[in-house]
Amino acid sequence: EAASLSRTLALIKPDAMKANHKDEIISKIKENGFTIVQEQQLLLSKEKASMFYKEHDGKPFYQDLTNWMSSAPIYALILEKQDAIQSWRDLMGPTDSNKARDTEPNSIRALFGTDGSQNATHGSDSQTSADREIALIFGEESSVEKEESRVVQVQG
Ligand code: DGI
Repeated sequence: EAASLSRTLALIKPDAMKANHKDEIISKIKENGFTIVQEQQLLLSKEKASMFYKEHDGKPFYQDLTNWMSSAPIYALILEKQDAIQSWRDLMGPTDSNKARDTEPNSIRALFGTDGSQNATHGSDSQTSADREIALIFGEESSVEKEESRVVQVQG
């Protein structure tokens, strides 16, 4: 039912983009019942990539991660479904693509990811992260639109 729909942010990362896996990944998204609310190809600035991954600031992989994420185009999607955040993370599989190939061989990261740092896709890990990441990638106005559509739904 409409009231339990939620939204998450998905990114198709540079490795999957360069290997031409974007369309296959989007097919899997649709096959698994997600609605694509908005989508856009973009090139992140280093500053935006650093903001996006700020929870990892100070970790040994932070600079490589944010350099890589700003090195080539990515494809961003707002996905909507019941329990969208967990559902998309389940479909992606484990963070490390090599581990994913051992444990979840049909997952997106197993099929299309490279290794433990370049892993084909991103998915928000909580509703708070999803709201923050959607605003960062698609702009604050996308959050406003979401609020307006909620009001319309409630009023019928
Ligand atoms: O939410 P996830 O993307 O599954 O994982 P995360 O938020 O813990 O980490 C963000 C990204 O950073 C992840 O997709 C790949 C990379 N990463 C995470 N842990 C490591 C890592 N990269 C390296 N090189 N080493 C790590 O331990």
